[in-house]
Formats: sequence, structure tokens, C-alpha cells
Amino acid sequence: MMKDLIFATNNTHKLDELRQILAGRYNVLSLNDIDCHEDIPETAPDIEGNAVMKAQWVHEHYGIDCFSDDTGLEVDALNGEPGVRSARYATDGHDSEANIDKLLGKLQGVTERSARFRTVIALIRDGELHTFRGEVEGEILTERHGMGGFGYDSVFRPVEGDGRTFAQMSAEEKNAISHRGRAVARLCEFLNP
Ligand code: ITT
Repeated sequence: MMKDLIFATNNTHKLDELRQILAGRYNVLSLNDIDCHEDIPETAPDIEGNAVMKAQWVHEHYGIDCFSDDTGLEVDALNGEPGVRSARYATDGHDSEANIDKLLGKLQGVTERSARFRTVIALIRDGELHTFRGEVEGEILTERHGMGGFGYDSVFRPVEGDGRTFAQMSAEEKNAISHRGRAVARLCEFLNP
């Protein structure tokens, strides 16, 4: 019997990635699967705080073990923006196309385009909190390349790789080097040492 793990996210792309990475090892359940349809607060000043807030909220309201992911894109030329505001950079909603347009607009004419994705995963197991981190260095291109992935993937080219963006890679290729893939690898090591 595969063990259930609740992933406290409303982002179906993240859910798909996690299900693929943990396939055969864990049965990843979504908020939908546990009939949670609320908007979980994410008001902390950094991604670690938001990851912890989401996992604790589900634990408090449902009394079950769970984990969450909070991710930010940090662009050096923008002093780490959009960072913790990555999801709502351009609008109040999660409009990835508008977020990319805003980012490319701010970087117009900027040649130093280094950036990184950072993920913090917060796990609550047996009432105890554990956090896991993952990062990937890269750069922001001047236009979109590729149709895969989600969020900012089409403008992010990882340093490790062959010049393609995350949106031009297969899910396996992205997961092997991505912020989330790395954070999940640490989560797995902890769960199955
Ligand atoms: P939750 O329900 O898990 O909070 P969310 O979409 O609000 O989902 P985040 O706050 O962590 O998640 O997302 C920050 C933003 O960064 C959001 O706009 C995503 O589209 C983007 N993002 C997250 N992971 C990404 C990835 O692997 N590649 C590209 N963009 C990503």
C-alpha cells in the first residue's frame, strides 16, 4: 500500500510535477481530494514563512500530516524581485502571462539577467515541522521560448543544461535540475532515509 501525502497547494502544475516525481512511492493527494476549497493565507514576508503558513493552516484545520511548497523567482538586477510576490507580480490573480510581460518590461535593455528559482517545502509530520530547500541558477531571456512547464518557465534558462528554457524541456529534464525537484529530493531522503 502506498502511503498518502497531502500536498497543500492550489496550483495544479505543481501538483502534477510532484505526482510525477513521487510516482510509485507516495500517493499525493490535493486539497481538492480532501474537499478543501478555501484560499489558504500566504501573507508572510518570505517564501519560507509562506510555505510554513500553508502547511500549518491545513494541519490546524484538517488535523492531518501534509506538506506545502512556496516558490519565488529572484532576479538580481531587480534586487531579488519578484521573489515572494512571484505569483501576484503583475495582478492580484495568478496571471503568468502578465507576470512575464511585467518582468520582461522591467528588464528591457538590462544585460545582467542572472536569476534563480528558490523553493521551500514545509512538511508537518506527527505534529512536527520540517523544511527542505532547493534552488536553481539561471538567467532571464528577452523573449519566451517553449510551450511546456508553467509560470516563468518560458523565460528561464538554467545555467546547467544545453541552453534550453525549462519550458523547452521534458518534465523529467526539468525535475532533474529544478528548484522543486531538488527540494523534493531532500523531502524524499527525509521520508525514506
Ligand atoms: P500554491 O497554491 O502552492 O501557493 P501558487 O501558484 O500560489 O500555488 P507560489 O506562490 O509558490 O504558488 O508561486 C509563485 C509563482 O512562481 C507563481 O506565479 C508560479 O507560476 C511561479 N512558479 C512556481 N514554480 C515555478 C516553476 O517551477 N517554474 C516557473 N514558475 C514557477
